[in-house]
Amino acid sequence: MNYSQTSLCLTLVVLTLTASVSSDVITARCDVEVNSAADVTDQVTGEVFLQQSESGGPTTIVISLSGFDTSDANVLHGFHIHVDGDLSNGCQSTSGHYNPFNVNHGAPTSSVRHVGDLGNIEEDSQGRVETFIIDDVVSLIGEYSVLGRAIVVHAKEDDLGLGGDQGSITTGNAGARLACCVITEI
Ligand SMILES: [Cu+2]
Ligand SMILES: [Zn+2]
Repeated sequence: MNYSQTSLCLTLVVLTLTASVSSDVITARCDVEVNSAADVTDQVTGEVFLQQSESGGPTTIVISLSGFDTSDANVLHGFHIHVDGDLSNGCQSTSGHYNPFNVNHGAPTSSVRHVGDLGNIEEDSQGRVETFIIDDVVSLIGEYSVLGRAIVVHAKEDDLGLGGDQGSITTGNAGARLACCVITEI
């Protein structure tokens, strides 16, 4: 195993250990598949695991993807939770960013953001992403749970709401939908 695979495994072990000592922990997975409704050169597939130990607490999101096209200039890729866990028309049927409070799009660290705004992920020289996010807004518990919603990986960099146009404050101008999945409790 290389370094990133080792660190991912360690993260998964930590998640599993956390799950075994806390009774109300919720874990979910999302099996990422290529957008069947768009003509994309990036053939992105993989897994995303999500885990939250308590209501109001952070959610850990472990991302393991491959198949990004390393021959294009797009290294950063917008990564969001969209409203609908509906892949009947590929990633096109997942609606927009999950935004239950009807505010503008932003960075994950911004006080103004969609619940689904998780910023960007960065592909490596092999076209892979092995990383994790710890987010204080995304939840697997309660009224604003993201269970049953979709994760979408985009072709371009999310400008995090700083682009100065209408697209920036709605989608981050992250471009086409490369791949997606439905967040499913396990
Ligand atoms: Cu998106
Ligand atoms: Zn957004």
